[in-house]
Amino acid sequence: MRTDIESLAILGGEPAFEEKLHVGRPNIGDRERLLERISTILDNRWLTNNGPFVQEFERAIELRLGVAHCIAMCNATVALEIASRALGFDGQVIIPSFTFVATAHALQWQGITPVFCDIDPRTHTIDPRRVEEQITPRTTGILAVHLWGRPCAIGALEEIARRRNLRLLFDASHAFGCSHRGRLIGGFGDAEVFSFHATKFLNSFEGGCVTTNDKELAAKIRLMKNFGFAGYDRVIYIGTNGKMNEVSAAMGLTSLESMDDFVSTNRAHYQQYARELRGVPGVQLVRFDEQEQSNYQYIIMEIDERLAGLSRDQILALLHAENVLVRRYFFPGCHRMEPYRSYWPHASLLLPQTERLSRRILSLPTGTAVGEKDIEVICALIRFAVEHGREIAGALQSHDNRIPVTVEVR
Ligand code: T4K
Repeated sequence: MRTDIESLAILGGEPAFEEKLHVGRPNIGDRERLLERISTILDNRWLTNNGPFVQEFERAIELRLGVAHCIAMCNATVALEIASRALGFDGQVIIPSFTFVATAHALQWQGITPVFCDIDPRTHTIDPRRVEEQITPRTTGILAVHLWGRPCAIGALEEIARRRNLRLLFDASHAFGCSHRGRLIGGFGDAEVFSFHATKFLNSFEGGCVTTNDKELAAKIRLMKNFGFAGYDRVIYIGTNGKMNEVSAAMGLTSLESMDDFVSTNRAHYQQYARELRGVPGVQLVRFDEQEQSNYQYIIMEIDERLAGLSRDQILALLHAENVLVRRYFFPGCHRMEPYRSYWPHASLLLPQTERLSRRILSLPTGTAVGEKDIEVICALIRFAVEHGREIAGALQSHDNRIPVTVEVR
């Protein structure tokens, strides 16, 4: 526990944690089960190309999410690219700027223009009213993101897509195991894409999938992720290599078996953060709807500098010095990253909520690698920092320029 500001690591004290505490430390399920499966893979001598574990993983996801088709892929970025192409996205597609850059890149990579749309500050997801304003004769679709696993305004987006004859794809990278009005994410819009990256709640080392209830679309996506092969020597479509390998599927299946444990750990962490940060001026935790199912994988804190006495980046620098490697997901917004910032240097004028929010958020460590005691210490540090905000800000200013302009976290 800190008692005076000089004991803070950023002002010369010892870091609160000896080892770095990361956001995005992977959840590891039953190690023995995983190793058994890997051993079977080696015995099978079937390492990739629609092997038995990939097929089992796909069926397990379909069952778990109650969706007709799951097509496993090597990662969510490629899954987004393939789903976009299979849906016939072309010209312009409307997306939020407040997302991981892969959402935008998946379109731009194929010559489709991402049109950045502002978010609703209450939900952090794309604002359907702003979507409507961005539609032009060149618009072919909407790619919305269930950010932090919180479903976007699905009903309103489906209504717009229907009325304006647009295809609707959801980037559900964060939303495995999350529900909307009691129904699990996976079967909304034309298709949804999940990520099983190591940092995700449910991981397959690297991996992703597309889920859909549309049989024809599923068949097309299956072809596309395997070079367009419809059988030996028979290519009937343009395709790429989006296949998931067997070791990833083995990890995915093993993770699925521990999914309920991951959720309860994450939920307990989220509740602890909420409890221990309650009443800290200028600090607000993004809340999950307790009526819905959530995976609680992203613990997001919003900081109001005027009330906290410290800026988001000052709090980040202070925590990094203590070896708490909080992240600024998703700063500064895709529109401020290349190539988009060069294409549309004035995009920020249309994105006031994205601009504002991306300067206020911090993502906190959670998952099975983080313990109750760790969270207690992190919250005590945040509380102490805010209680002594102005004093610390003053000390930082006079203590040489310790706040880095860009923050390197590795
Ligand atoms: N759409 C959305 C909305 C997404 O958030 C993402 C991915 C995608 C699409 C694309 O999905 P994939 O194509 O990746 O399946 C990380 C992840 O690489 C990325 O998957 C994720 N979103 C994003 C939010 O986070 P970085 O650039 O922040 O990764 P990095 O290397 O800084 O790692 C994050 C933290 O995790 C580090 O502090 C260390 C820790 N870590 C990471 C790995 C890989 C570990 O402790 N162990 C590990 O094995 O993007």
